Amino acid sequence: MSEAKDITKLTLRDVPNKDYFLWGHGACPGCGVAIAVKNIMRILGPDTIVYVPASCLVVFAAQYPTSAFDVPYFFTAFENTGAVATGIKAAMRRKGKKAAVVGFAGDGGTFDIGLQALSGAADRNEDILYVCLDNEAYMNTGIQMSGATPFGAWTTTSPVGKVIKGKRRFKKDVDHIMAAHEPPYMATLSIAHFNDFVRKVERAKSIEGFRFLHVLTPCVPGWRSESSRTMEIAKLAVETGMWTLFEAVKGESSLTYKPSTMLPVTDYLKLQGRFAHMTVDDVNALQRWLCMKWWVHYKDQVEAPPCKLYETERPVAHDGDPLHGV
Ligand SMILES: Cc1ncc(C[n+]2csc(CCOP(=O)(O)OP(=O)(O)O)c2C)c(N)n1
Ligand code: SF4
Repeated sequence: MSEAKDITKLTLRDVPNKDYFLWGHGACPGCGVAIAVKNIMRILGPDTIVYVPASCLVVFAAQYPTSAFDVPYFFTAFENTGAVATGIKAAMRRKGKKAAVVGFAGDGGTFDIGLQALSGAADRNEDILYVCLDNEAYMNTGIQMSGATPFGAWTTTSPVGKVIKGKRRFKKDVDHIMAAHEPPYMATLSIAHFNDFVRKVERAKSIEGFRFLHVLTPCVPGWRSESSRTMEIAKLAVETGMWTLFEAVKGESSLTYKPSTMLPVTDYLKLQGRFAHMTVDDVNALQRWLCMKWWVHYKDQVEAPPCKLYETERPVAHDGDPLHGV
């Protein structure tokens, strides 16, 4: 990517086509994590050192002695991405080397068990890039609920029965927790809004100090979706307000994509078997929550509310997934 280019004008065409995350890994077809990592590594390039904690990415990308990363790569424990990336960067500084350090952690490793190390690294303004690959559950160990799991979703620890019908709490707002640290740069990304994706990774690469990127990464078995619909689902997350694209520089946030009118949340839910059991009341509660939350955070940046309080009268009609009825 040319240095002279204005980052705000970069597009898909500006992404180098040399891979540093190679073919031959074992991700499921349609895995959002693999799509995100492949493209982030293309932009970060060869002078990069990668840290990955316990997560799906470790399992499908690096079975010792092989690795799909064509750059130096480390793995130790689950809870320490912020701390290990800090240590690698300190070692590079001591050796007088300029390599960039990136940590790729799952949502369990970020929202829950890794939050303390992440907060410490952000607070110290360590010169590292932290990427959260958010597939909204602990997928590697069998689809357990995390702080990132959305309201209503089935997981093996938020089961669907006569009394409990999926997760009863709403998704933890880790972005605003991170924004409160006022890092030099942070952003949310979608693999289906690719020009926005490229610009944010390139901006994160160009800035010194702590940077946090949060990518929504659909998971085929965990979301009970079809592998061919990963991009459609990622796109609908943004169009329904289930995922908001913004960036924040030192805590000051701005939307990078403003849907003119958001689609009903059911358009997103119906492509995923994890929501197939949701009752009318639960769908309406989720719709109300996301409109309220969106308005609280972004009302100053839009002229009219893009989120509508759609009231559904039917349960989620699931759209052709053979895994319907979890
Ligand atoms: C301290 C500790 N507790 C539990 C585990 C088991 N474990 C390994 S990976 C993993 C789930 C990772 O989930 P997430 O961070 O969301 O990444 P994903 O697998 O979804 O990509 C768990 C529970 C562990 N390795 N270490
Ligand atoms: S289980 Fe989900 S996150 Fe893991 S490789 Fe498969 S699609 Fe990707």
